[in-house]
Amino acid sequence: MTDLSSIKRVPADIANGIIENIKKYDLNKDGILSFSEFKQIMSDTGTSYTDEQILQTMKKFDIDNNGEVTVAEAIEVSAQQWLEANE
Ligand SMILES: [Ca+2]
Ligand SMILES: [Ca+2]
Repeated sequence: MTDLSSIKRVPADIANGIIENIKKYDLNKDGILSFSEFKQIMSDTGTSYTDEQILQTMKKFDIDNNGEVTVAEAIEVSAQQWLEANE
């Protein structure tokens, strides 16, 4: 079972921002962030990444390690990162 509790500990306005952002990156709205969608997200940061770096990042977001990153997983990991930076 994937633990999706971190987002509940993030203040509501921040949480909404995270959720909005992640949903925006699910370009085809299938609930999964694919490699090409990740590539898009990461190139939007203005830095260029190799495919290997993108795969490494995807692994960090793949909480249950099943090889795909769901929108829920991406929201959870973003929430964890926010909590780590702000607690
Ligand atoms: Ca998608
Ligand atoms: Ca997964």
